[in-house]
Amino acid sequence: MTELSPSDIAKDAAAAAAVRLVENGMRLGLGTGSTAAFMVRRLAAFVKEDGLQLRCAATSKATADLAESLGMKVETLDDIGWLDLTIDGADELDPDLNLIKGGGAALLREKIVASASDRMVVMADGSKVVETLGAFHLPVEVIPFGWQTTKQLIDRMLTLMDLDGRPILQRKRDDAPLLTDEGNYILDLSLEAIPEPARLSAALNAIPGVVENGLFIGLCDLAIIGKPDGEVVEL
Ligand code: ABF
Repeated sequence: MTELSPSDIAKDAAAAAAVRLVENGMRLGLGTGSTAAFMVRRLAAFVKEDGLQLRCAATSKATADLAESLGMKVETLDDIGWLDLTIDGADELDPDLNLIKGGGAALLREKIVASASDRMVVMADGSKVVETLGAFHLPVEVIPFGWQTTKQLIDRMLTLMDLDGRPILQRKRDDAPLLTDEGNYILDLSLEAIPEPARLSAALNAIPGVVENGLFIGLCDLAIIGKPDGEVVEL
């Protein structure tokens, strides 16, 4: 078995603590990203060893594929209807538990799943905790039709809000636009600081062509922060 890096030890510690919140019979939302992958692996082992009965919906195709490869059954959110708990990663979190998510381009399904949950728990390593959101680029999911116009509208709105951070289209290695699981594009905003995340989120989502943005405001109930020594703290 390969040795884990300090950052992976922190992620796995947060994942292990999050999995301890899972109870038999729960309806669960499974997050996306490398920390969520640690959680899915631990959850699959837990299900296997303890015979836990769970109903799970995934926030991305990648997570669904991983869970299924480990023997877990994954259903659609509509099949399950509502979730007791969603466990996901994040790119940044502030002291009010507002988040930037979507670096892995799964923000739309992640936000739908988190919004359809009684409780959302975020796992992260300490490097993700910031005083003010925005050092990490903010992903905005837009529909492909007229995306350049949508980009201009976002640009104009940022200027009106006195924010820097021109939108840049996320591309794949072959230079084609990156497609989300929903077939949309992602525009990244490099804002450096987001003083009013709720206001920015509402302004972005009011632009035609914007499907959703990576600001998760008031959705996270608990953050579990893993440390490189394997300890965790809760925020
Ligand atoms: C998902 O995965 C995303 O919302 C976030 O972009 C990312 C975090 O990834 P990792 O756990 O790999 O740092 O949760």
